[in-house]
Amino acid sequence: MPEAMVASRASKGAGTAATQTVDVAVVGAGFAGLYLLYRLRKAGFSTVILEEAGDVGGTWYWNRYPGARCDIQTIDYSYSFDPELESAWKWSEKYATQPEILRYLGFVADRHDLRRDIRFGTKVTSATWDETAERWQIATNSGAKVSCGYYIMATGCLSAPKPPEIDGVKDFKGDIYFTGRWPHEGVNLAGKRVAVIGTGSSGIQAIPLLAEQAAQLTVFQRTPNFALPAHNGAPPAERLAALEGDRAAYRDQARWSMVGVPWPQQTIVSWQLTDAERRERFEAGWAAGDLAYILTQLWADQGVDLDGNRIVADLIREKIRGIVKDPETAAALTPLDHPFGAKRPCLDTNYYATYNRPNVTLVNLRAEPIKAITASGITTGKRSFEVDVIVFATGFDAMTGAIMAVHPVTGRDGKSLSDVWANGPQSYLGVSVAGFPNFFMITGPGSPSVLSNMAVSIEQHVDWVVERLAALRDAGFTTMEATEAAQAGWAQHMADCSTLTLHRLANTWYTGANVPGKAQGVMPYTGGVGPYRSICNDVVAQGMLGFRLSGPNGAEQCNDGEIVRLQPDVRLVLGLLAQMNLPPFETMGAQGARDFLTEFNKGRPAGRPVGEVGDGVLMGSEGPLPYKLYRPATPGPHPIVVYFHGGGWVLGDQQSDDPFCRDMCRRTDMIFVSVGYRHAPEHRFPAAAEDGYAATRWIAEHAAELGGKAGPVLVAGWSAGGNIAAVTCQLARDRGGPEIGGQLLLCPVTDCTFDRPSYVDNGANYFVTRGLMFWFWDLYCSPADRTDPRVSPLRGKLAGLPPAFVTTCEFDPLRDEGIAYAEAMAASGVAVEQLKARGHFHSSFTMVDVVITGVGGRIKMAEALRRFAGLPPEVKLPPQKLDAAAS
Ligand code: NA7
Repeated sequence: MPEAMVASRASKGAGTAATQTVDVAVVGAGFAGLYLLYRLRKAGFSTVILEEAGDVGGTWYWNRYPGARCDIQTIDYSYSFDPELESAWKWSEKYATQPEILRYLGFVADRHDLRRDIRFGTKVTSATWDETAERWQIATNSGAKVSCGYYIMATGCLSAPKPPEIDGVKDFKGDIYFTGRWPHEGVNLAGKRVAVIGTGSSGIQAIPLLAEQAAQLTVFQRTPNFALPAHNGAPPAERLAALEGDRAAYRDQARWSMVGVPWPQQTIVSWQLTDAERRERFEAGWAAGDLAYILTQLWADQGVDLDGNRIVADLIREKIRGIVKDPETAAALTPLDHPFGAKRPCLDTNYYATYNRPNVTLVNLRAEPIKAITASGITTGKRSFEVDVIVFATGFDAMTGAIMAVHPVTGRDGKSLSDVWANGPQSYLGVSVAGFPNFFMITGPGSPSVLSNMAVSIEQHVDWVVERLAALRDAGFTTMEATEAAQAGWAQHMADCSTLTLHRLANTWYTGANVPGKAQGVMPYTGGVGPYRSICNDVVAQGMLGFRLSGPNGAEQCNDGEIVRLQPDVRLVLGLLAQMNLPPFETMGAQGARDFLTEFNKGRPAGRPVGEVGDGVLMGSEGPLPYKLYRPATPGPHPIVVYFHGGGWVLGDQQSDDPFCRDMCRRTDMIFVSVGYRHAPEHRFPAAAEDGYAATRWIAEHAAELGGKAGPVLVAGWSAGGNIAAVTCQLARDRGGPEIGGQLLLCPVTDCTFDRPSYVDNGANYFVTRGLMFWFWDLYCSPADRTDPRVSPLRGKLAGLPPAFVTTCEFDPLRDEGIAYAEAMAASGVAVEQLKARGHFHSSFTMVDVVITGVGGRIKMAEALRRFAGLPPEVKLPPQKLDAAAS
């Protein structure tokens, strides 16, 4: 963008050619920079802030357009580091305006006398790591240089406005304004014909007020956005009461929450609610006027699952149609191309109603793209609009733009940050970059930043960085740098996290899609504020894992490695289980453990609706056995999968893997019959194995009655159930049927030895323990029987078995015996596919709607089952049946 178009109104800094030597140089005097300066001073570091603007405020200094406000409630969008400040400052509104927030930041700067260490009107023009001196050398536009030990970017995530990318901007003879660089003296639009390009948060906040001032307002919209009413006013009494009742607890809840606002984790899923209940929840959310609330509190699946999301999105669409009178305009304003929340939703005041005004016109650029800006206005593919003023609300080169704008940043061995980031931002924790010692980013790409309440994330980063610098100094080290391995591990973890939410499904500034040519990928950390905080704490607890520290006389410390190797949600689940401090199953006795499991399972999300769920009785090897049948919603007959639940031959029953059976029934479009085989210790080996075989035979013989398709059945099982499925295939081969078309073995028990590495590596900390497996084996099988292929199928004959899909999990004691079985079958000529699930644990795939990252694996397993049945692998999932009364 031509610089003049976004001209800063800042005064030039007083230039001096002398080099200022400080411990720390910070770029930016917004929320982050001010708090950094405060903390660094307290920690005894000499510090200077370099700030391009004429005063403090950062984004709130520049974004002065009409209607500019925060859209996180202001009591939450505030510093928490200074309890007296919290009493000294009272916010006048639920969502404060830009001038009030700017006054607040000025108040903070004065209160702590921060301005004396800020060089205003100073733009950094280069920063270079001086290898010999182990310092950053910084050049500025004023000529004054800075030499610092540590260089910290507090540049904000949304501070580099994006060029308009439209031909002819220079030809326009009228006035041009950017929301992100609004003139300080304001703009008089009375009687003017005004065009606004852009309908993100800035456009949506500004448009209603511009419409009141202008003679005619024409809004050029490329992508319609979801906007919700702010219902602004005084800060809500109940939130204030909660804050003032116990400030420490309130702030702490925010710090450990998912988005940095103290709302609890929602656990109810959409399909557990009736239509009326969902609508009631939605209306409460709409009335609350709170983005964080509506994004997190309606039902748990709204942010992670398209079905759950669609319900909220449809309800908002209905609202838009209800407000906007002209149906064509309403249709154009209705977002259809992205899930709600995947693109930043907006809070508005009268936004949609503004389109009912006679002086406001919406131009849908999807139907008539802008061809050019001319001397007198804007021409689309269909029309020309004569205007006096163009307001660009076209957004920012987000997250990386502001850092790259402070250019060039040259690290170790002359490496430039722009080159390192050419294919997207690389970082460790979003706070540091390998090859750039003593360089830190506050809320950089790779941290929760823009997916959170920035105030909370800023304080967390500042605290962490300053504490690290102090610890470094105390330990006699002078440099700190992320390792390549840690950074690569973080990239992997970021990629894993990005599958958790729906952000990856929209083209947005979160993914770099708004800037032509920018590398694409979800830039903020989607794993949540609380989890992220705990990871940063873990890095420290594990001896600065992933950082290389060095100091004088060759002092060096490097504890290299990846901080998170588990899938993000597996890490959370294991953390929660650890917090529950449960007694080991093996200490409860068999019945006690069964009762416990039944209770425990009541707390999990209800399984998804399928066409029909029914109970029945089949003949096992020595008598009747219960079964549960899951039938797809599509017309039959369907292939049948005989399913064996997990539980170490001791625990569980035909309904204990209910969510998994429902999910797989939906994904495969097949009948699942979950068998209630007999358990130990009441019925020891080979009861379960023989029941499994007999049940399969019975089901195959009664396929037609069950609504199943004629032909081979399939078998599947998890854990001990995987063992039974594997054994059933061997028995069916040896005993003349039934014909089995394929076997899905999920984390199966296949052998009686405990000496494989996975038992050693994963035997203690991943829920299924070595001790538990010992107990299961003892209850089921006497030592003399353990090598019998009916319990150790790995020791049986493997040739001639049906094709197999074997899933094993990296952090499971049973991992290696599952792999061994898959490899041995393959060596015997069986068609075998393996899924070695990285970062997963024994229960990852059966904890449906809890371990979200398990979805991909279940898709693969479902595809395999369909292939075994001779069907095309993909199945179009029936839309979620939304009546809670559905089975
Ligand atoms: P956003 O949210 O990036 O919005 C920018 C808007 O401008 C958006 O509607 C864009 O459409 C539109 N845009 C951008 N470039 C063009 C061109 N070339 N032609 C037409 N329309 C264009 O920025 P905001 O300033 O509103 O908000 C940024 C954040 O600040 C906000 O999310 C809050 O976190 C605070 P697109 O959607 O890309 O099709």
